[in-house]
Amino acid sequence: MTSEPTQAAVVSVDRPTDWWKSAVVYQIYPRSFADSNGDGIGDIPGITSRLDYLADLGVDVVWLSPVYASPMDDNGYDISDYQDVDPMFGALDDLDRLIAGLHERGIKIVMDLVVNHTSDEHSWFIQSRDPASPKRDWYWWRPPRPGFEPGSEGAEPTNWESAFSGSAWQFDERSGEYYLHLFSPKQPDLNWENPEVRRAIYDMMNWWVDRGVDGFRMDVINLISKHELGDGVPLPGRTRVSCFFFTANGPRLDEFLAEMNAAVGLDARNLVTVGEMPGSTIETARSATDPENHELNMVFTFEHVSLDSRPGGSGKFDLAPLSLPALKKNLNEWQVALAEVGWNSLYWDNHDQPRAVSRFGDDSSEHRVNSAKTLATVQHMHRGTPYIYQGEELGMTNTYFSSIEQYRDIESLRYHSDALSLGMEVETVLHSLSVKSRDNARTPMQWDDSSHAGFTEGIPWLPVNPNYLTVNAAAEIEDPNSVFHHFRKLIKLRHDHPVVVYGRFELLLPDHEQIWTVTRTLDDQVLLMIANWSSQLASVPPEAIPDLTGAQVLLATHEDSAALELEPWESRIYLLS
Ligand code: TEU
Ligand code: CA
Repeated sequence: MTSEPTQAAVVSVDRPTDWWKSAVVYQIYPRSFADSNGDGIGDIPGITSRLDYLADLGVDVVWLSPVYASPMDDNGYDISDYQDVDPMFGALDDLDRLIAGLHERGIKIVMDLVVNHTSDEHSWFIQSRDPASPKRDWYWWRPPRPGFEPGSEGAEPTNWESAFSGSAWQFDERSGEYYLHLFSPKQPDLNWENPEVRRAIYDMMNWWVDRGVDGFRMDVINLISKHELGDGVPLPGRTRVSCFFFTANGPRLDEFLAEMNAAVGLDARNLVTVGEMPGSTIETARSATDPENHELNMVFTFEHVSLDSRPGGSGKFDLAPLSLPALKKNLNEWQVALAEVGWNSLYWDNHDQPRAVSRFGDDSSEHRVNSAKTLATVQHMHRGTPYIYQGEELGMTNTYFSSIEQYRDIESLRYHSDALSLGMEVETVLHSLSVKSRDNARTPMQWDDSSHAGFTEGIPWLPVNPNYLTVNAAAEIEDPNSVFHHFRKLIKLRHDHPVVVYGRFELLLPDHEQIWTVTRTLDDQVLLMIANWSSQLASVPPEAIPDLTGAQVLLATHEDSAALELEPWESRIYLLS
């Protein structure tokens, strides 16, 4: 299991202080990136065969979604061995070669750290099922609700609903007790109150750092410290309450993060850390990313990706229209709050979210290219570290499955059956899934126009989006006006102009329904971004922006870049003199 790293892994890279501020991160979802052996599932040798593509794009860091040993109940976010690679993805040697190949190209690697929970097939949990085991207390075991028969309806210790529908408690015959799982029943939550658990995790993290990794993306890390395990008041018509509201951001979160940082030398070794934090607020993010606290470098907030769900509704599938002023306002609040202390992460999508261009842009053939470019421009002109999700740099779109048989994602499947059992209309449920299902992001990477988009020579585990004939990497590399080249230029701008990294951020025209415009200022340098965030013409009120006399256009979506009348999804970045 814990074989020594091969020589190759030791090619390490320089990590100056705060190097991650000027970096662009590229997320790889291994299952859907590139398949080397024709079994229809992406794997590590597949990734290694595509490293020149990443170097050409110019990214600085790869965040690798989980490749560890796993029963794959949640595509690898259910880990049964933290120190081994799942055979589906390859072997530890393959990972060593991937790390070396990235490092040779000056690209760093961030591993996904999933330590709020393990798989129920992890040896820790297998031992913990025995009430007499010293590992019993490594997970959250509780007796049934007082007065209820073990295993009977309503006997769960609290009325919490898991993130994947159904109770967050699973009954275990052997001891007559329940264990807590905020996600699937195959993802039992670790008990971070137990110092032995924390020690075991820090040891494992150190083992990965010694193997050459440059940092960690920490899965649902704000759930590791839990608030008191008690009942909440359900919404009308419901019997359970969403677990996140009750557990997230527990009282010992800052303490655990600081302890981890010291035990692994996260800051001491200039490793990069980003904490995924559903239910985080500006306040929790500020304390977690204040350098004085030595916890994390940045967090993924969920606020801006919740604006298209109904406020006070039943969750992400309860759809609501998105308003541009609300989106700008939210991003601006985070910019302002983390201007002096801490640091932002900037993302539109990832493996859990719909495709950015389908959600925030316009994925019709007329507007797809320009809206994908404009989304990227707006993202990269905010202050923080940008994250690109595989295929976003091509303007890949949602897949719009129409039947439940097409879905593979556990969240989608469980939501579908739960919603139907609550009496919801099947059309409504399928519509919500087509808009929000995680499988939208998980269709295979579109490499070229050959069969299955060049992703596999076999049958892909999830069908390729039919638009791969036009939307694919090979075609976009050839076309200097493609979304791919727009991303390349944005990344280069960041590397060439410190104002993009460090400049003070200011939002102009916060209430405008179509225009998104900001300035970035560093010493005597001012950048101005203007963007039409709509599929209609729009004009920028001249009095609302700085004087453009003598301004240089650094990057634009359209050729004629003078007028303040903007085409649909037209955007520009100016350097003012
Ligand atoms: O996601 C956590 C999370 O809260 C959501 O994004 C989740 O995917 C779901 O949409 C909630 O409605 C992380 C991982 O990114 C995700 O892939 C895992 O399924 C989850 O944790 C459990 O490990
Ligand atoms: Ca494979």
